[in-house]
Amino acid sequence: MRVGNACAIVFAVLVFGSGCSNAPSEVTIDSFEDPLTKETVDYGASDGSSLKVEADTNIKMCGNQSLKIEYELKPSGYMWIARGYNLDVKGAAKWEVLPQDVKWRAYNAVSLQMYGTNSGGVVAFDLKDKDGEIWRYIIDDDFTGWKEIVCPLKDFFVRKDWQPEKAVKNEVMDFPVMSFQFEPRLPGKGVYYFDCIKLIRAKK
Ligand SMILES: [Ca+2]
Repeated sequence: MRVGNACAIVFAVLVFGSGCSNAPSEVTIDSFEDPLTKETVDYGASDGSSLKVEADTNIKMCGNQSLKIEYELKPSGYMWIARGYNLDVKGAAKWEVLPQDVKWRAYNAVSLQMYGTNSGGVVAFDLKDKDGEIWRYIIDDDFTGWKEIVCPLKDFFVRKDWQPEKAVKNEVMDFPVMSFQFEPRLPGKGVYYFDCIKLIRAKK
């Protein structure tokens, strides 16, 4: 074997080892254990729609509390509830791990717990990447109570309805992801709870 080949193999083992074997099988991004207020959650709604965000200590899945969202959405209105980094609300940077410390390529899905109400509505779950581009996954509220929702990264699509002005819109999910957000999409009133936002290795 030539020295060059041997080096290539050693290099490959090192890269593979650091990318996969040494990364934990899952990593918790956020389980909403802080006080949840206007200072720690970046949220809001368009005129006429309303939103109440708080911690709930009764209905929860990870730790002592979950993120509770109580909303009233008008037709053609919008709202958002976000946590992470580079948001307008700087105190929302309260993940359990820093974005740059996560080996994003070692995982293929985001898992989250959602408390559904079988409303027939949909909730958009967005990831904002390193350069501000927003990726969307749609969750159907077709169940009651807690359910683990597995969102494969390959099934996120670039939002076409809106992107931040300064986003680098290259249609590549550039790591690290810096924030996530929820957006209830069904007009009317509703309540949702979310908990246990994790990166996982889902079975293909
Ligand atoms: Ca929690």
